[in-house]
Amino acid sequence: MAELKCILWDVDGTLADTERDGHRVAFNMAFEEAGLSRQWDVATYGELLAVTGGKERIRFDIDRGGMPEMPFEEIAKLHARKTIHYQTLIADGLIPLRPGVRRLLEEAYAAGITLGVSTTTTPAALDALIEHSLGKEWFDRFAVLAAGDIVPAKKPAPDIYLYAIDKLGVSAAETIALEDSSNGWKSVRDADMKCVITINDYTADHDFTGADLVVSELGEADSDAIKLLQNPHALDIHHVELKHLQAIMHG
Ligand code: XBP
Ligand code: MG
Repeated sequence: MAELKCILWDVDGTLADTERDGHRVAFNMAFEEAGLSRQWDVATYGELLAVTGGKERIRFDIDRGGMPEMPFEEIAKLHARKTIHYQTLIADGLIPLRPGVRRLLEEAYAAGITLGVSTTTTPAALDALIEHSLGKEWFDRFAVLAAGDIVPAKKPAPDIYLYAIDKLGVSAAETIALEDSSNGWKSVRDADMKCVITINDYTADHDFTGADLVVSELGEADSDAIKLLQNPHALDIHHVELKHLQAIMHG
């Protein structure tokens, strides 16, 4: 049994619902700008989310015949344009944080818990979300921002979580991760960390067997919106608080 020292946050789908109205729209803008006729609708994008990483997602769609063949350099250029469009969408303030995210971040920060980010997304996309949705002070409050191609194997590989704890000098046993998808959960599980899942429309039917808590959202103190979907530690929860994460560590 270990004390909770560190909370690692996934980004897309966990901090904010960025996929449908952020990343997807930005990909489509880049495709149109490049003269490609391909547009990823909401359902198609849901299928493509099985592949983590934007460049990898484009490659996958090419391989299954959705887009014309192109070399890696062109995929990288397309993706760079997508990232710029995504930054603009985020700067327009279109994507709010999910319920309870700011509340739990503030509570954990005030309690001296080490906070970090472990994400598949591109660093520039993460920076935009921190600046415009969270607030610039969070660049200093997160002790590590582990993102994108910093590790060669993206989620569901555990590498991005192992990289983050290595940078922070904490152990997996002292760390809990917050995720929203089965790829994220597999990554946390194989890094040997505890895990809380907040589902969203794209991940509601994913398999989270073995996760420590699965909820519809972290919840706000003045709301009854939270739904407890898997609660193996039998926690008494109205909204997810630091004490619940600590109780999970104590098993
Ligand atoms: C989610 C992802 C990312 C984003 C797109 O990552 O799979 O690929 O959809 O990001 P996470 P990029 O939930 O781990 O944050 O286009 O910048 O790769
Ligand atoms: Mg995610």
